[in-house]
Amino acid sequence: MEKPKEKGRIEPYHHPAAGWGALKYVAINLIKEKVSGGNYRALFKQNQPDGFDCPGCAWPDRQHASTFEFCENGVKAVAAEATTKRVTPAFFAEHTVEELMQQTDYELEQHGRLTDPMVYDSLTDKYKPIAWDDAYRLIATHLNQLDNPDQAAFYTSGRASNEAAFLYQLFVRMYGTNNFPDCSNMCHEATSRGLPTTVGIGKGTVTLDDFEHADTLLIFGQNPATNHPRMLGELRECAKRGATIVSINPLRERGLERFSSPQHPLEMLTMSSTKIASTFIQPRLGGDFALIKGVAKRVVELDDESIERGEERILDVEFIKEHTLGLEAFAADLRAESWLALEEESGVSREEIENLARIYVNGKRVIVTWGMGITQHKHSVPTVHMLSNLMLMRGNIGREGAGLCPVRGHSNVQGNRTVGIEEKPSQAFLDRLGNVFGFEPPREHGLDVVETIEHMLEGHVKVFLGLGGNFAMATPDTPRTFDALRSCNLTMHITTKLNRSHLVHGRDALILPTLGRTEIDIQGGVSQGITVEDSMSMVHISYGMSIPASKNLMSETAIVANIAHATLGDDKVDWLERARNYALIRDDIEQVLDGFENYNERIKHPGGFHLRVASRERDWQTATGKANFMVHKIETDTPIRRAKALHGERVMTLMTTRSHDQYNTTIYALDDRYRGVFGQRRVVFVNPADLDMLGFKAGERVDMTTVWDDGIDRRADSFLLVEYDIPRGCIGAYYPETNPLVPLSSVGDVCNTPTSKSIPVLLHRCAPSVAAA
Ligand SMILES: Nc1nc2c(c(=O)[nH]1)N[C@H]1C(S)=C(S)[C@@H](COP(=O)(O)OP(=O)(O)OC[C@H]3O[C@@H](n4cnc5c(=O)[nH]c(N)nc54)[C@H](O)[C@@H]3O)O[C@H]1N2
Ligand SMILES: Nc1nc2c(c(=O)[nH]1)N[C@H]1C(S)=C(S)[C@@H](COP(=O)(O)OP(=O)(O)OC[C@H]3O[C@@H](n4cnc5c(=O)[nH]c(N)nc54)[C@H](O)[C@@H]3O)O[C@H]1N2
Ligand SMILES: [Mo]
Repeated sequence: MEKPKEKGRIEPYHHPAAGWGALKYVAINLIKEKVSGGNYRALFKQNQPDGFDCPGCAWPDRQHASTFEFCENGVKAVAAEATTKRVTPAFFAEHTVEELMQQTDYELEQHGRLTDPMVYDSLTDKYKPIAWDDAYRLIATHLNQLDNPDQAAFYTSGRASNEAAFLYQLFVRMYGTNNFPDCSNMCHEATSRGLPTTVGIGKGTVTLDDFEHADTLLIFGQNPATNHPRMLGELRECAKRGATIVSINPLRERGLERFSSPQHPLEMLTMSSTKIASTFIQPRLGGDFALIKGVAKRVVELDDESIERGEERILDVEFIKEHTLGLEAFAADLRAESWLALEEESGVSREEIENLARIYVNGKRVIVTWGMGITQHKHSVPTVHMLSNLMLMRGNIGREGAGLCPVRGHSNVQGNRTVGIEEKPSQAFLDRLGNVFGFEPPREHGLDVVETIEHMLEGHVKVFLGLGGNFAMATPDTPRTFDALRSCNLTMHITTKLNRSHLVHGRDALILPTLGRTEIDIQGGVSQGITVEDSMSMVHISYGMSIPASKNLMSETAIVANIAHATLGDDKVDWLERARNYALIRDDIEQVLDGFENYNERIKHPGGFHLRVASRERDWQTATGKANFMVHKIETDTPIRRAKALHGERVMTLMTTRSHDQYNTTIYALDDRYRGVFGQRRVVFVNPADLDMLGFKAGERVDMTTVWDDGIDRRADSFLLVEYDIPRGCIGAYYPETNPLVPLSSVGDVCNTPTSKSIPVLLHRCAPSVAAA
């Protein structure tokens, strides 16, 4: 495991987000990654009509506009791929896996791009080169040896293209299982499972154009300055137009306070900035459900008052009558809810809740956006329902300038789901897939991420294939996940860079290096484009621009096709033909999925096309044919309450979050500059009053243990205490260092997402020897 060995400083940040600071860091990154020559040019082709889709995040770009959309983290993602550093067979010959395990995640990332397919050799504890065909044969042998296809699990991280992902799911279903754990299970699953019940489809209803018309934006549980920097450009425009922006977040994230746009020379030259949010509401962790319910309660009260006064109604009664079901039961539940309970549960005063309700009802066109602060809790699905309820009350779904805007993470995570990376596929999708390709797909639901780990631990899953990602570090309960992976017969990763998942491996193990999205992909003598779908359902093509990191890389699509070919043969599908011409895969997608008509033609249009989202058009594809209001009570039996019943107020609720210099498990550098943390990652943010209550001082180090009911000891050691403006009883630290604290069984209801933003923990003063380190 990673050992704590950092020296750093804590220094509050007083500047606006982005601005010159971002440019400086971009330069540092390019130099550090030794990005040179032609590959610099790649950066400027990001999100342009003939360029590639930024591998950074799923925020859409302005129709692949002609101006270079500057984004510090996009540059970091590209620079990390364009690095000139290499992990070659010679590197592996020098290091045993045991030695590499001693390195930090940051050090592993710094070695650079993988160049050749490698296979694990248990005699030497080293990876050694393997020919591509032998690697495919090894995978096929393992898969074909299993008693049952459900003994294999097929992970996807959301960077894979529509083409690679579609082919992957086709192969896996023909092989015979729906075991598709994916990063989405840990991310926006609550959105994907929550919204279909209320509005019929698990996607957002807005496009970028709606941001131009919105007058009110409510930003729930998101840190866009770090995770979706291009979103700040949009929010800046909204703020300049006079739109009201509210941040609902236990932390006052810097980027939502002031932003200096690197796209606007005047703002840069005059060192000025734009104020983004006008109101900050700081609920306690997981308090959003009660907060939103409180706002909805107030909206009903205001509506009652409007009736009394004979004024215009606050509820959009016409919309509600024509388009929705269940308002009466919902309103009755709101009326019965106690203000005291709502205040206590949300950690927000009634006055602030009423203020937020006032802002909401003053808005004629309201957009609500949300991220991981909403989706990684036990009650995430009810919270998503509550957001949807609130928006339905005033008809804020399906009209210009208003709507639901879940902000996705990985750049093609939404597209992956669309094209079939789904462990719970609909029967209609399976019927059509089976008809088009002439086979009977497996009908049983497959395993998600948490279930996959459980099934490995029980010995039921023996083979793990990963299309990207870093399963070992992204998942909860790190030591148990390690045990799970190590119990496999085979672990295989299609990957660009070395990460810990390659070191925590099965009896046999393969590392298959692949082209990144920024790299030219020639197949059958022709440069191939791949397609992706962003957070707002725009589907567009992306062409790599730079020279591949090694001659021995294969594209993801080609690797998947070859694995399928080796495992299943070509009776039903000519896999290799598709690997030579990705347009054929797009034709397949067109046959299997609605909305992709003339796929190959429509992606020629700059900016691509919008994939229809029925709820955006007020076409409610729910069981009732209407948009549904959902009633949910405040949950009183929660892990945090149970932990407090045992240990009292010393129990802290931990959120695990991202620093500025990381991309999920990829650690680019050790700063989190907007939060004032430099040169280190093992820090924990605590309210000063809690430090007093616990008898600690800022600058001391603590160990953290989880309060859970299964007798398993969970700990993460040596975190520096940092005083922070965070609600009482709540603390924050970075992921993945804190993943050992997240119990595998601590998941969201319905969505089964690890509750990465609410873990009951205790802090303990470090043993002196560790504290001195
Ligand atoms: N540079 C960079 N970009 C990224 C990523 C990255 O790691 N680095 N990751 C990508 C991925 S996969 C994803 S999913 C997104 C993630 O992007 P975000 O959704 O922004 O995810 P986090 O950084 O985990 O933090 C979420 C925010 O939620 C707040 N929060 C925590 N708990 C609560 C709560 O209970 N209520 C409320 N209201 N707020 C809360 C935190 O203070 C934080 O500001 O970003 C994507 N983009
Ligand atoms: N405690 C805690 N845990 C969390 C979260 C949290 O907030 N807290 N967030 C969760 C979320 S939102 C997510 S999305 C998951 C992320 O889970 P993953 O998607 O599994 O993790 P990443 O760190 O994004 O994966 C990084 C690796 O992907 C590989 N890679 C990069 N680019 C490419 C490419 O183009 N092709 C291929 N094949 N491989 C590539 C590289 O080897 C790199 O090391 O983590 C989740 N885990
Ligand atoms: Mo994510």
